[in-house]
Amino acid sequence: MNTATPKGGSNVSLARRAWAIRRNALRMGEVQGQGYIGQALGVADVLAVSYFHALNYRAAEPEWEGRDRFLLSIGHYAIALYAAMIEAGILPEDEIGTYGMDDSRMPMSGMAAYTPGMEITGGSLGHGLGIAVGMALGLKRKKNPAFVYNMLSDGELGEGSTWEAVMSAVQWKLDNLIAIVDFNDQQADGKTTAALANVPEAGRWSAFGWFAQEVDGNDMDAVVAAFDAARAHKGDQPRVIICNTKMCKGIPFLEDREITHFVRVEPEEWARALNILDEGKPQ
Ligand SMILES: Cc1ncc(C[n+]2csc(CCOP(=O)(O)OP(=O)(O)O)c2C)c(N)n1
Ligand SMILES: [Mg+2]
Repeated sequence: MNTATPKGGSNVSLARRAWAIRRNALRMGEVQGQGYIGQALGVADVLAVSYFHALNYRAAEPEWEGRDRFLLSIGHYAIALYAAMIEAGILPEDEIGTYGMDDSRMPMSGMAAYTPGMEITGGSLGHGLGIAVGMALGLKRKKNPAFVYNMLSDGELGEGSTWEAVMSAVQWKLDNLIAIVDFNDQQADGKTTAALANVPEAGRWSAFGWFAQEVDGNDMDAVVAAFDAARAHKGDQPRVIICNTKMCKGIPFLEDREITHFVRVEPEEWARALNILDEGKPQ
């Protein structure tokens, strides 16, 4: 049961926001017949908390100076972020049908040049946290109180550049930087824990000097509490929230698939997936 209070006096629950994010993502996936749907379904709860509980932004003014910055280094997760930004009113819902098409403002991999609210062009993995470090440092020097969030993936933990950024964030005392790791234990060809990340993840970040928390990323209340603690933490450390999520969360016949990095769904299966989602529509 989600008891978390949504932001800004809205009476729309975070569970309902996450439902809408999953639904928007499925509709975009249907346009192409395939895509990074597993990631979007898995990370929808974390994005709901990000956009409807934690972040300060103005939907009609995506470049407002005082906004918290949300940097998506995992360009292939763009479908998830578009789904959240549509729900947030930053992107128009009627462009869902253009997803991944030529000239769309919602290309398959996130591009800052085309898309309102997309802070960086990700996709070449391992660069988001380094960019976030520079941005957080710049904001601090300008005395701008905004936070910089970087959503990165467990696959990016295998990139050396990520760990250079981890160390420099501590060196610069970036208490305005919050890393969010979507730890779904998958990367392109298999399990992350079978590659380079079979260590106690929060312990590794705190050993570097970060304020680290690890939560079930599909437990809304736990995610809310972690975001609140990350923002409120006293001390000059950067903060990280390791979110353990389940690929394809919410659609059991997709959850059961072995390969979920890039999901192909038959035409009739989209309707089945949407039906399953709609049957569980929260208040
Ligand atoms: C520098 C770099 N190397 C390789 C790739 C190819 N690539 C795209 S997604 C991906 C998987 C990365 O792991 P993760 O983001 O955890 O995958 P997921 O959870 O989405 O399955 C890879 C290797 C890339 N985009 N950039
Ligand atoms: Mg992964």
